[in-house]
Amino acid sequence: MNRSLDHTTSLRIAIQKSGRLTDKTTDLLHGIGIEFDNYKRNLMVKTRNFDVELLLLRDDDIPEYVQDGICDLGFVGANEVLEKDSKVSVLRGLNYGNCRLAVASQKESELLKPTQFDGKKIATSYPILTKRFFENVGVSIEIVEISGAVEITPQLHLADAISDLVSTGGTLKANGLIERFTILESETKLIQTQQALSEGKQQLIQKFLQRIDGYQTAKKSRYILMNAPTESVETIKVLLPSMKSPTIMPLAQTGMVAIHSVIPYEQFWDVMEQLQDAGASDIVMLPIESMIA
Ligand code: PRT
Ligand code: ZN
Repeated sequence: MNRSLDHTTSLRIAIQKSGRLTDKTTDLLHGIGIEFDNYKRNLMVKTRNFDVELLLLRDDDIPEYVQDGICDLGFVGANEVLEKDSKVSVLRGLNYGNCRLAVASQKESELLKPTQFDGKKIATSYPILTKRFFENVGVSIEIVEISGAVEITPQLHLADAISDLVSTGGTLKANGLIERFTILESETKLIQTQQALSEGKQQLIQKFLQRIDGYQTAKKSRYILMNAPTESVETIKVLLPSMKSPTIMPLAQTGMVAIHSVIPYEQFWDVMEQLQDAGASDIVMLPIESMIA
């Protein structure tokens, strides 16, 4: 099927209606300036200031809605996209909803490595990914497909082990299970339909992506301000892990300057101590809302 979707100029975006990805996805949309409200009561939400409508779905349905072109874009876990074998394009990894699909067996179990699973029963809500993983290592397993509470199945002797999503590992621990190996690392992805899109929609998607990139860069960066003696400026410039030159402004107090720069957040604490040693004082770090290069 390769039909054009010119019937509407609005971008239609699928997001999870209610679940683990919902808040982070709506935060991101608000963060890139897309305004909407009351979304919990409706299945379709029009946004006020961007040519976008949101379709609120169960996460399991999102890959197919995007694949079929009912939605142009979607926010959904890589685990769902891959399990559904969806023909969609992945535009961005969004670094939230991070988890892994992992195999776990009971504490006392001798099933530790993939090669030991030949002929064993594995309970999972991810039959495709689990089966494919074992096929790739040449091991034949039996899948017990379960839609929820997978972690209880070994205790009930329904399965020898499970393959399930893990984030903190708390659920496995509470059920006497030990994580043995990972099948897939997952995060939320922004996906796009492979159906033909109008020129107008393609341009809107480019704009949307530019905003997302700005938002993501801003999240990883901090605005840093400090005062320093003029003679320390050269040393401080070398210490600042910024790709761009810092802004340097004279202060009313002679011999002193204010230095402003944007740095990666992960380096802030290391750099701050070195800046102090170099003579910087009154160091302030501020979050950034958005950033366009
Ligand atoms: O109703 P709908 O179908 O939309 O939602 P859902 O209940 O199927 O999905 P939901 O909201 O639970 O998860 C949506 C997405 O969040 C998943 O598809 C993953 O991409 C992502 N995600 C991230 C997780 C987890 N972390 C996670 N920990 N999804 C599920 N879990 C479950 C896991 O299945 C297990 O039961 O949480 C439990 C384990 O968590 P820990 O922290 O104890 O390890
Ligand atoms: Zn679901």
